[in-house]
Amino acid sequence: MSDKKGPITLKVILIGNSGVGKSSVMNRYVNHRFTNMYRATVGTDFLSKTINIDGDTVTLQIWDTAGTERFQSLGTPLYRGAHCCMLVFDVTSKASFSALDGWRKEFLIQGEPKDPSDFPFIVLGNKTDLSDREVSDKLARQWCEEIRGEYFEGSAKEDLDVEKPFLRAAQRGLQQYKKHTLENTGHFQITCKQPRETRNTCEC
Ligand SMILES: Nc1nc2c(ncn2[C@@H]2O[C@H](COP(=O)(O)OP(=O)(O)OP(=O)(O)O)[C@@H](O)[C@H]2O)c(=O)[nH]1
Ligand SMILES: [Mg+2]
Repeated sequence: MSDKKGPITLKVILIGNSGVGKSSVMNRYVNHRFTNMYRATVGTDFLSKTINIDGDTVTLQIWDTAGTERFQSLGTPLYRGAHCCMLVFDVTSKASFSALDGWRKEFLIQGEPKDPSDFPFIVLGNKTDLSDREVSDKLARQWCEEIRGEYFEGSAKEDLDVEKPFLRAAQRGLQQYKKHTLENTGHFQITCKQPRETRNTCEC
């Protein structure tokens, strides 16, 4: 499918409190770089990376937003059209974890995804290299179960498990793309003989 029209572009949004490491995980994943120097993101920025997911070539467009409150209003229109949302917190900051519920709700309000109950959220606990941890793996997983999100943790600094959450975001984003974009074009309605509920995964 992707070979005829060029790569599919998937929009992945990174949100979470200021300083949790959103820009750092994006830079680690895309540019393989890390800096200890903190420069707060102003507004939004995106980086692209083309990867292969289950036979489809996709371009991941990763949108890095500002966690600082006074820049948040600039970011919210950019939530629209996202295929996946990555909620980032710092495992050494309970406050940054508690704030994710608000970030998620704001995303659902501003982003207006077509099917909010089925929209994919990836939760990423960053800074696992630090010893003063305040959020346990268990607590984070519990909340992820509640919101039907998927949990990953790692360290942008030490380059630990940064790739996995992005690959999963791409996979889940691709599912969203196929579900909504192809349904809109009528592809599934015309060709798919399966019951409507099971069409999302249809390959016919
Ligand atoms: N120890 C440690 N420090 C990290 C890690 N990731 C990021 N940092 C540091 O945390 C600080 C904030 O990182 P950023 O990536 O700028 O955070 P942000 O979420 O983009 O912040 P805003 O742009 O203000 O929303 C920087 O000083 C980083 O060097 C990590 O995995 N481990
Ligand atoms: Mg930033």
